[in-house]
Amino acid sequence: TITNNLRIGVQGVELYRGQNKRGVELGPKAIRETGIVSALRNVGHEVVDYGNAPIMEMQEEAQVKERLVASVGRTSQTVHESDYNGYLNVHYVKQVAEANRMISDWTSKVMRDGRICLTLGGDHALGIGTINGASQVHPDLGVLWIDAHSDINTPLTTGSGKIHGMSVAFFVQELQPYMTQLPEFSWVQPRIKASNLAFIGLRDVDPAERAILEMLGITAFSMRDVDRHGIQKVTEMALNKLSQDKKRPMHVSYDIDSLCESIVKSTGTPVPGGLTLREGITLLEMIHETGNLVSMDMVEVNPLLGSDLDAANTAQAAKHLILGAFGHSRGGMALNSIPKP
Ligand code: 4U7
Ligand code: MN
Ligand code: MN
Ligand code: MN
Repeated sequence: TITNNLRIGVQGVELYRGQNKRGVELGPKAIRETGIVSALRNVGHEVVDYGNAPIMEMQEEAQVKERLVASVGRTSQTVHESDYNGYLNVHYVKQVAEANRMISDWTSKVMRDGRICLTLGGDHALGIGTINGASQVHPDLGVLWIDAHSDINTPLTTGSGKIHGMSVAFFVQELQPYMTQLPEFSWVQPRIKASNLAFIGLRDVDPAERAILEMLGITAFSMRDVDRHGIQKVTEMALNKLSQDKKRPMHVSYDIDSLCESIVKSTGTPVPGGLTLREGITLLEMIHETGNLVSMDMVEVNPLLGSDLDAANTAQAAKHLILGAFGHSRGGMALNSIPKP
């Protein structure tokens, strides 16, 4: 149901080892400083801020080059400690895995507390944890991944070694036979069916990622599709695909780099030609209108990149997107929705 008195739980996740630029761990602080919590309360919601998840203190240790698949070319396989030696170059596996285990627990606790979980990142590797936690509570969860990138590289296909470009591969059920099984992530339950996942905003997809999307028939709307149909039609198509009966609980994982690089400069992997802020807001307002949003990530805000003004603008964009997802009305609040004092 669509109401303006939702129970919301906010958690910050200062994860940055899913990529290689410092500063994204300051994203939760930057987004909170926009006043998002009180703004959500002004919409009428009951909001608890749980603070930042106690993810392991991530040391400045030299980059751990950890991985080798003993036999590259086999499909499903487990990598053993003794096999690690640099063939398979996945960065900070232990740190990212351990943090995600914590994030997963926190997310499911917030949701079992009867709240929509709003996670402020942090890099996009945190989606492994939030989606694992959310799908524990709602096994039929649908996932909408709003991003310039498809983040569906596997430990074998990744060129960069950054786990924030692989998050999706960890939770898609049908991809697991092709997925290198890293023991650190063996606790992850890949519960999301390929048919219950959709992308919007794509414009920087690696060849292997494209092959995976095609192989599994995953719904993916690129910026070309947004240009062709408009954001409203694209969002309708994505939502119809995810849930014919319009009842499926939904997780939205929102990478701020889905927005155009010209408006969002304080993010680690900006790409030109993205969504406008208005398109992003429209998309999220439509999600709100389904009444099915159960958890949401807002990730990849990095206030150390760009100027101070860029950082402020990027955090403001995140705030307005979040407000759209939680029913703030650009046309003003209806009289009957104004919270009683
Ligand atoms: B983000 C990339 F190679 N595909 O795997 C990779 F282009 O969470 C980018 O969407 C990943 O910001 C971007 O590293 C991850 C690259
Ligand atoms: Mn991205
Ligand atoms: Mn991403
Ligand atoms: Mn990025």
